[in-house]
Amino acid sequence: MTTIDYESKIPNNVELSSDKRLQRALEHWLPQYLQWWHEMGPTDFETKDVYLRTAISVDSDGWAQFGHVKMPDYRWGIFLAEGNKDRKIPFGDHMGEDAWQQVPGEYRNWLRRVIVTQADTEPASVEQQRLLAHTAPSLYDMRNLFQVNVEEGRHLWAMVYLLHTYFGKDGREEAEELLERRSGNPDHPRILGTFNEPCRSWLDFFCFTMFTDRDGKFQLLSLAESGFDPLARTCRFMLTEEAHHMFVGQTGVGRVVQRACEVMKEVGRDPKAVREQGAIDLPTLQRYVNFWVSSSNDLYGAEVSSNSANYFGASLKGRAWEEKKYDDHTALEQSKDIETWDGKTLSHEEVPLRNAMNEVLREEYIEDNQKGINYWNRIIKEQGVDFELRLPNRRFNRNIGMYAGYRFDLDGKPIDEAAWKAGESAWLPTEDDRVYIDSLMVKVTEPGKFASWIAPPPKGINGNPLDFEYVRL
Ligand code: BYC
Ligand code: FE
Ligand code: FE
Repeated sequence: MTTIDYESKIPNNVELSSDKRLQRALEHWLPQYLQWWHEMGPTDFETKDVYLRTAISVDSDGWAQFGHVKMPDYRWGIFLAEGNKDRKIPFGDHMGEDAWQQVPGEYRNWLRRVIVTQADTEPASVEQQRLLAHTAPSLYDMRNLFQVNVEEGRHLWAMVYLLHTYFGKDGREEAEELLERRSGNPDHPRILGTFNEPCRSWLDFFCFTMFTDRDGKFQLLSLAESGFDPLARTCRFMLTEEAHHMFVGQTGVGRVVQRACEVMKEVGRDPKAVREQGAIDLPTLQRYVNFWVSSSNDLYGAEVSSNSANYFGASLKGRAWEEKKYDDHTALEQSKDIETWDGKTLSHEEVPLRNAMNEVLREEYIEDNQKGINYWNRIIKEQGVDFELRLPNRRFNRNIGMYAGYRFDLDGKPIDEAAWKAGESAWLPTEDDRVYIDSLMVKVTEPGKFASWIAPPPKGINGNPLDFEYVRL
């Protein structure tokens, strides 16, 4: 059991105080981070007390404490899940060897690249969400936004700790660049596409935490069994926090659905009539879902990828639930039947399994997304409304991989440009949708009150009532 040092500048359970050079390097990065938070974190709420959960240990029960803090005073710490010194590498070419406590020289570049890519998403999401508090539908929701934001900040800390500790000078340089790239900046963008997309409204935010944070879940799962033990332990603890982000998305959209149904029972299913009542009609919600799902599908990379084969072979990045779910962990003799598209026709091809690891992970992700859709459809059904939400086919609206540059409808049927043009406004949010959604986004700050377009949640946070002052404005 590692002890937690909660007193030093950077709370940690990695015995930071025993490595003065590292401690100094991180303490040098800290003010740069705070400066970035000041410039790119949530605007205008730095002086407010927010009811936040802060990680203070890695015990499975009681790892967090709740209390009102100002966000810049949040204790961003470095916490790794408990290690096991006898741990063996569970997959890939190094299966059965002792897990690495240092970076294997031959894999240094691959590993750095994976860590930097993971790291880059964390501050990106904070940047994408920085204006949303101004239009929060309640104090409860505003607090959840801030909770997600500070934890994404902590995830950045988790990755920067690895870069500083294990990658020397170039690790420190990467850590600085993580504070320099900017979401959506054409000259200096974030690395992955979705993290440059604007998160303009709370409907975007809820879809983002539902579908894009869920990519985080699966990427972290696949790194949580990495042969590089510090990475595995970091990711395992990050997953604990990640669950809340997806809760925010799943229940956030669920409450939008609930409200839409209540209104539909009164005025019928005509979207115009639903909008007249200040709710979000379900076809519009579906278009937002289609956008964020298709963009997030891109986050798994190409269907057939030599990078993914390299990472798996090198025992750096496995599959989700690698040890528990699979019998064979070499993936050497096996192949995967994947669907292929040559620009004209869809067919099937056997691909060496290691080259199909991106697709394996994407499939797990799609299955998990479907469970979320089912949960929303149960709400609709319980309300007695005749409507079903759905996932778009994985081929729909892709920018990465073999389907990129071609047109497919929601069912994944190849279509020509004219059919796309004819269907697009029914499939993806239109400017008219966005203007309407924007018009709903007004800040509600009275404790216990909620905006017209969203139902209240069934209960508050950490046993507190709904009218608790989650943010003291
Ligand atoms: N956008 O072989 P390919 C989270 C690039 S989310 C732009 O297809 P590979 C969070 C790729 O980099 C979890 N570029 O892909 C969520 C490569 O570039 P180069 C984040 C893309 O490498 C919410 C080229 O295309 N973690 O934590 O097998 C809030 C061809 O590469 C994209 C990770 O992603 C894209 N979508 O797989 C906060 C884990 N996709 O070499 C946080 C680490 C691919 O031509 N990352 N490219 O320059 C990885 O494991 C892999 O880099 C990827 C891509 C799975 C992302
Ligand atoms: Fe994260
Ligand atoms: Fe997250």
